[in-house]
Amino acid sequence: KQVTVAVVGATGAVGEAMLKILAERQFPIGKLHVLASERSAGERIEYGARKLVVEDLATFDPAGVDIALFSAGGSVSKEYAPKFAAAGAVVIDNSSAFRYDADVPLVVAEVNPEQVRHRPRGIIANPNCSTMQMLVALAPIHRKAGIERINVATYQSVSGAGRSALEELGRQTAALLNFQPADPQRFPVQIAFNLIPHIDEFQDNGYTKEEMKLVWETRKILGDDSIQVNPTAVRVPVFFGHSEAVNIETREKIIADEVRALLREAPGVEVVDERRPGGYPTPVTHASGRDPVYVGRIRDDLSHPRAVNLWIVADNIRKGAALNAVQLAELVLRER
Ligand code: A2P
Ligand code: 11C
Repeated sequence: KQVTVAVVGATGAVGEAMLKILAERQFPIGKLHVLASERSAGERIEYGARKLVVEDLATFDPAGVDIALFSAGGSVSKEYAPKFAAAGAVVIDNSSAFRYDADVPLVVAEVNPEQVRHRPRGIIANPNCSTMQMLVALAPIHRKAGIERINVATYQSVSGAGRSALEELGRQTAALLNFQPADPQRFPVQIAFNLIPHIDEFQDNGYTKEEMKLVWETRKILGDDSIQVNPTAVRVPVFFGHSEAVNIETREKIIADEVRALLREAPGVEVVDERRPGGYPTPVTHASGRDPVYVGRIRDDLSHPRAVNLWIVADNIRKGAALNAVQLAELVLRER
């Protein structure tokens, strides 16, 4: 059966990937609405061989939409997602607007797929990209050995901050190589040839919201409020692909060789772990434009009897956002 799908934020970095992935996976679309702000209404964008006209979200009537994929920011989701749900659509929301609400499931397709069914408000939340890739890799280890504590430092590409951030890294790189000033606009300081230990807003506890998402979302998705997470989130001058240096402390002892074997069988994971130059995943050589979560550098922690180190890399726009959203839509379809 064919369904009517709406993509909200279709002109953005994630929206564009959503359209590409829906086409790649031959999602059974009857009618497809591509929506954005008034600014881009009337523009044409491609879906497979078709050209679609962008519609203005503010004046769009959601009646008849079966599935709506939202990625236009939290305030847009807060205002419009309930309207789409009230009109009968299942909303899959990529923003942080509803993630922490008890009556909205927060779902990673490989980790807690059964939870898409419990959606009293008709809204399913898509996790933040940094949590998403971390849990695809850690959930199998948690099931086997029980993770007590996660120490994580992230290395997050600029695409996580949207299309304007991609443009800023390109523009600054070109400017600096031509002896021109970087002129930061989208990021608080220069991002080209630099690192910025600040993603999303500062919280009262001194952590950034991006860091706290790793704490809150990990507990909700794994259904275990006792897991301790110690995060540092850093923006790096990479276009696509987030990387994470992760140390896990487990209840039961599990050694690196066992973790490697477990992850070789894990859904959505690809182990790239050879002790030679280039025998590890990087955003450019492995993750960018691809679906799996790549894991390498798996090592026993020399300083702790029950701890292991991992290096986890994935395309933040695909698995971290658009791909998982489409996988959730596929789970919803299977209910019909
Ligand atoms: P638009 O192109 O009309 O601004 P990104 O995260 O890559 O910056 O993309 C953000 C997406 O969210 C874009 O598709 C953008 O559309 C859309 N968007 C932003 N604000 C609104 C709004 N008020 N109503 C509808 N769509 C919006
Ligand atoms: C980033 N993780 O890399 C952010 C982007 O909560 O969905 C996604 C923000 C979110 O900047």
